[in-house]
Amino acid sequence: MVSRRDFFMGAGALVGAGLVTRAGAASLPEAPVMSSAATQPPLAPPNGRPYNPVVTLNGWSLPWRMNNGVKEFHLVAEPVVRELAPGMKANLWGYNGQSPGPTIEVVEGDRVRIFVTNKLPEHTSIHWHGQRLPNGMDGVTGLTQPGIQPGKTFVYEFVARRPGTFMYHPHADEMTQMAMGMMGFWVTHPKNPGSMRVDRDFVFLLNNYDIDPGSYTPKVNTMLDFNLFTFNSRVFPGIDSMNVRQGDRVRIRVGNLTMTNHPIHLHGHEFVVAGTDGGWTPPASRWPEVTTDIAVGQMRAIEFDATDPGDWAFHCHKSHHTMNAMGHNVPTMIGVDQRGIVQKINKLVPDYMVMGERGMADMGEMEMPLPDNTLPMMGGQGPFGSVEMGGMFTVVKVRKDQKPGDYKDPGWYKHPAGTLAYEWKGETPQAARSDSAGGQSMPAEGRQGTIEMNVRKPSGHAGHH
Ligand SMILES: [Cu+2]
Repeated sequence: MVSRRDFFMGAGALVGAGLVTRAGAASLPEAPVMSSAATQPPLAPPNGRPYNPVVTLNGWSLPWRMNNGVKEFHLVAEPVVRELAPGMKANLWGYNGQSPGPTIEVVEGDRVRIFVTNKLPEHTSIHWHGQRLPNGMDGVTGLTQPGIQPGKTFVYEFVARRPGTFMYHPHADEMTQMAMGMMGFWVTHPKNPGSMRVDRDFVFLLNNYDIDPGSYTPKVNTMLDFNLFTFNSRVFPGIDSMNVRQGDRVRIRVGNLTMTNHPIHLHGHEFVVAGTDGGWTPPASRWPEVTTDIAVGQMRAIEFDATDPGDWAFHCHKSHHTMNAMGHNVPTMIGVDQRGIVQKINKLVPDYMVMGERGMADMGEMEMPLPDNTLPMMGGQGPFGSVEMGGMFTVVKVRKDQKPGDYKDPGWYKHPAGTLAYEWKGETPQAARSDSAGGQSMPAEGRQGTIEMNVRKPSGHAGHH
């Protein structure tokens, strides 16, 4: 008897074979669980039509069993503990041990049967976002099916008709269940494995949480003011890098199940949007970009040639989304000398924090006393010091000597001589300044000398999205 947890003990890669051994044709397929939040190697298909598997950032793909030509998967909706980054865990809801749930990979034309067991305290359902399927398999509680009650198992079955990038999530008490992390990725590979072929194919979801510093469970009523913006329920510096070989054609597929849009930005390379929610975009409709906005509920597949070696930042361009929880709701204190005061207040109010006197960068360096289970708002040690990032930030590492199929982290990039920004060590003359005070193009009307100003004090970080 193999327990769900034992199944993966000691296994470096996940293997679908063996799932069939114990389960007879009329029984439920095994429901493997993943206990780690680390990126797992691609799951090579042990049977069925061949395809080029994807790599889920800080995630994994779900093995299946073949049953008379039908691919059978088993998802278990359940409470999970997810490490958001080393130093912080969250009580989430997810599937098969993690949030997000495992990626499901099938091939165009496959008949797919998914068993969904509910171990949550309330009913649920799964909607297969973006798929063409019989209406009764669409997973909308109340509209196309009754909710799956706690302890019950439902079966969904359809043919994966359209190749492309999809997601799955509940359509039952959505506000709560999505705020708790219930979602997963789905890829339907093209029937011809040579079509749309790339060398590396990464996938992840954008999600967000509102977890008070010092606590473990998301506040599910939050509509907009989230404080943790995550790639696959991970925040920087807990998000793995995407490691590729120089010259690789790289695809990164992103689905957005947060409550706002995210302009996703890649450094050092231009990409094209090769796929959207509706499928592959015709080559003539693609144009080069370095940032693409991904709206709520959308999927985007970007592609680029990894021509330039280096450690290239890849992140959401909303600066508030590259910060962790402690950065929110702190008063702006630029220009205010507050030496010693925070330490004194911290004795009374453990999560009290103010912006640094010279800006927020102080916070990345400073060893602030933090409440338990709370990440600094920005940090991550790079080869040159603190990266001063959190949230939706990671790195694409392009290396000449990364072996094909090798996803290991190659370490920090070693810059060839003459290719690194450096400090000017010569004379620094006084900068020339205009002596006309103010310097506006037209003088203020009717005012000479002193100008009266009404200054409203900045009220901090809250309320911007
Ligand atoms: Cu964002």
